[in-house]
Formats: sequence, structure tokens, C-alpha cells
Amino acid sequence: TADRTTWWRQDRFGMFIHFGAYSQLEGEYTRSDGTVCRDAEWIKRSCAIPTRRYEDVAQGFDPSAFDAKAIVKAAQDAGQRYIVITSKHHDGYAMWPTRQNGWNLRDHSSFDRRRDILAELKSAADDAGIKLGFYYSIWDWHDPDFADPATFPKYEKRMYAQLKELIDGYHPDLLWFDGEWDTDNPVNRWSSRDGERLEAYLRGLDPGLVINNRVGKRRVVDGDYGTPEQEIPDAPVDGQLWESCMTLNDHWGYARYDQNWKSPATLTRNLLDIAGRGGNYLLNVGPDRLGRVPQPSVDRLRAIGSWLRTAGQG
Ligand code: FUL
Repeated sequence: TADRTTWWRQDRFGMFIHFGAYSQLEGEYTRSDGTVCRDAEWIKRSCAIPTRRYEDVAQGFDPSAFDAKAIVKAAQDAGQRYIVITSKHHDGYAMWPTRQNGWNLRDHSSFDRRRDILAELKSAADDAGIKLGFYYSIWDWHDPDFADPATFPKYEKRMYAQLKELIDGYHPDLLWFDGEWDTDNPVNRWSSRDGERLEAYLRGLDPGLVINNRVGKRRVVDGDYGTPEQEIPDAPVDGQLWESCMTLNDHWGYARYDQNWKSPATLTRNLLDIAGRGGNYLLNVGPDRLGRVPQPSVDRLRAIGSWLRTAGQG
């Protein structure tokens, strides 16, 4: 662990990016009766959007203003030294041209077919000397084989294949798993053993990968580090490395109506608090339907960075 996590422990402060088919709705779904239901990356579930309707939404997804260089620059302005972007969230939509299904940004969108945002981000990050990681949800609302215990092994095979695509095609420095908790189907529960098997497989493909503990059941022995969410723990558990992930407002994915932004003072205090307790800070942005990081987010990132630079000089 010590060797492969060296950069991660030194980098301390990273940018989380939640971006996917849900971003197309910008947090608001209008039902057929005209009422509006709101949420962000969970919107398909929490607003019970029928799969057909959700697929129609994704068909219109065209993040033509996604600008990898601008995103990397915003991270650097904040003093963030690594980036973790959602390659696939719970809705199962892949943000790269996966060969395992057609439910992805290349084959199911209105986006320029020549573009690949994960490749763009990787090359911009490499140019800037910034590490890049991929968030990947084990839980999948779209793949029909996920929910049925009889077919779950088929899903798992595709999941392994997708992760191999990501590792071979984009050489990520880190994998950030999620969606390992008990799902609606009790027979399908992701177990510690499932996690250990997956982790061993990934390390076989790339021994240098840093992996979070949600690859298993969030035990101290799962992956390389713990993942407290929206909170700052008092003390590390059993010497485990940890990273607090937090939102800038109240949602991970873009939500047009959510203007409850944290102040630069709060954000800077969180960073210092976390660093003082030996943790990492993964601070999230949610690009809009066109792929643009919201201005209030950019402003806050810049404010944190300028505070850090002033403090560094003083
Ligand atoms: C949670 C997910 O359910 C949220 O949507 C988000 O991705 C957060 C970082 O992890 O468990």
C-alpha cells in the first residue's frame, strides 16, 4: 500500500466530478401530469422515471461544451492535484464508448461521435501532471442482468470487462467504487468475497492502482482507503487512510435549482480540518447538460486556491 498510495497521500486535495446522462435533466423531471420532480444523479430512481423515458433523455445528451483543459485548470487553480470522474454511475450509463453494451455516451446520445471525454480528460490531466481516477458504480439500474440472481454472473462478467476497458484504454491512476451496499435484491448482495475477487483481478491488471474501500464492504482491509461522505471523521480507523468526499452545494450531479453553495471560508476550513487530521479532501463539481462547470463552483475553487497561495507565501 505504502508505495502505490504515495502520490495520493501527498496530493491531499482532489476534484470529484459527477457527470452523466442525468446531467441532461439538470435536476428537474417533468412528469406527464405536468408536475415537476427534483433530484440530481439519483433522479431516475427518486422520481421513478420509466426506463424508456430516461433513455429518451439520454438520447438528447450533447455535452458539446465539455472542456477538459478548462476543468483541469479549474482544479489546478484550486490547488487540487488529482481528479476523479464518474465513468458510470448507478444509472449504468457509461461515459466512454464501452464495447459491452450500447448504453453509453458514444452510442446513445447526440454527442459528436468522434469525441471521448474520458480520453480528453486523461490527456489534459497528463499534460498538467494531474492524476486521474474513475468512479465506477457496482450497482446498475439499467443492465437487466443485474437484478436477477440467475443472471447476475453475466452482469458481473460485463462489469469486469468494462473495468478492463477502462484500465487498458485510459490507464487511470485510481478507481473509486460505489454502489456496493445491499441492493433491492437480497440474493444479489455484493459480498466481501466479491470485493476481494474484484480487487485481486484489478491489481493483476495494474498493480499501481489506488482503489477505495467501496470495492468491498468498506472494511479497513478493503481497498486502500476509507471513504467518509459529507463528513469529517474525528480520527482515522485503525490507521486506515481516508478521504472525505463532499459537495459544494447539496447535490453531486448538476441541479439547476440548488444554489445552496458553501462559502469559501467553510470550504477552506474543511480542507485544513481534514488535512490536519491526516485525510484527503475530494471536493465535487457537477457539470451542466453541456458539460460546463457551474460558475459558482469555479469561483469557489478559485477562492480556495488563492487562500492557499496567500497562506503559502505568508
Ligand atoms: C453515494 C452515491 O449514491 C451518490 O450518488 C454519490 O455518488 C456519492 C459520492 O456516493 O453513495
